[in-house]
Amino acid sequence: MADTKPDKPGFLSRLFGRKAQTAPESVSGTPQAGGHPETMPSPPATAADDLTTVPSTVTDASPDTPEDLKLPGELAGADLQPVESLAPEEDLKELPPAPEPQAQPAPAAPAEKRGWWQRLTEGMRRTSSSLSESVTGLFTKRKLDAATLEELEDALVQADLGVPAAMRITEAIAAGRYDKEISPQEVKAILAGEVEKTLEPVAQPLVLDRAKKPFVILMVGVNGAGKTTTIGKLSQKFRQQGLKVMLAAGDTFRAAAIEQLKVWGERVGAPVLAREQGADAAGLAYDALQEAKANGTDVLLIDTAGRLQNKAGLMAELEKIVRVIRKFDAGAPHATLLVLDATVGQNAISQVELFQKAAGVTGLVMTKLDGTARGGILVALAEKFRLPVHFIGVGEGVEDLEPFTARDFAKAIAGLEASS
Ligand SMILES: Nc1nc2c(ncn2[C@@H]2O[C@H](COP(=O)(O)OP(=O)(O)O)[C@@H](O)[C@H]2O)c(=O)[nH]1
Ligand SMILES: [Mg+2]
Repeated sequence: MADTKPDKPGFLSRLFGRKAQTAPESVSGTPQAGGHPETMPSPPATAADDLTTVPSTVTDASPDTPEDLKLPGELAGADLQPVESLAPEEDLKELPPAPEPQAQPAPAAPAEKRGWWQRLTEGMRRTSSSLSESVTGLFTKRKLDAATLEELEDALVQADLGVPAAMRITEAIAAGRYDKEISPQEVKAILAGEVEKTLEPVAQPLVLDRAKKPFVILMVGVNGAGKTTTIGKLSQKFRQQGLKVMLAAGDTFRAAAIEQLKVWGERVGAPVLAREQGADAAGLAYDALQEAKANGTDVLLIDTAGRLQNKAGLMAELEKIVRVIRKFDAGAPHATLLVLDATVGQNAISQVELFQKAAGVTGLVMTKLDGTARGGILVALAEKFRLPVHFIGVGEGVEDLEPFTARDFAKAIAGLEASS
């Protein structure tokens, strides 16, 4: 019989970051024993109408599937290919070397899609294994002393968690245990607990206010951070909730960027408003808003050029886009998401500062946690800016973006199992 887990949130809850809640009455009576996520219907359009409550008709896709292996029903059958080949060379120069082929299983090979936890931990492996190695090396059959603690602090700083967090974690580990033996596992548990505490306040859902029609999302970030890819991944999620999505190709600097967005638009079934290369991005954004309003679009995602934060002119243009959007709708953009590439490490801090000034960032999306040992940067950012972190990306596939949850991330970074 189906072993229901009524306390586990469904995908919609996970998408919008709601806490686990008691499942509605109808769950136990829903005849879905043996049901597969793949066969579950998409949630009705009403699911997105009210993002503060889960409609009773929307239940876990498959309660008998362990949470860590579960594929959200909405993503069943989604098999979008990455579009990296469309990214121009110059955008990729800051990217890390491609991961070794054996580090990732061939995406098409497994019959069952990997669950999010598996993708998260695999993606985070570089960060977690380097931390794990340090912890194991430092704490195996050794008493806790000043030298060990100092080395641990160094390891945490090296994983980009930042000095304040590294100090706090080290202090938590030292508390009451000085001169005693502590196992690597205990250290990892304390590490995960402290990281979770820091991240909990920033792990916030991206809430779409359905009263805003269209709900305007402006995507900003440096070249190659993953803006266009994230727009594609997000659009897919919105479309699968029955939302009408429109995209605006505001990166008018490069023809390839416009094409790349068009490809995503076609794949997810969202019209793309695009102009020729070199067109005025602010004007295009304005027209997109007008059109989106006229045709009843629910969510308008505006792509922008990868404005390098040290180029004042480009930043000024971003400010202009925001100004022009506000002329049309004083409350827009309703979300300005800064996409950060985790592989840049500490550089992400200056990116947040500058984009916040130019565009008033409301939330963060961190990509490429799979390509780096510097995943700890998210902890440093949370500590410093306290900006909401809505989503994280751990791969190029459309399913490799999920709402950010503090506990999962903390456990993944510490190299702990998913249980509890
Ligand atoms: N490994 C990995 N690659 C990603 C992720 N997000 C985006 N990318 C890749 O990063 C490259 C640049 O992404 P793109 O969306 O074009 O960046 P943009 O210049 O900010 O629009 C592309 O090859 C993407 O496939 C991620 O989470 N993990
Ligand atoms: Mg782009």
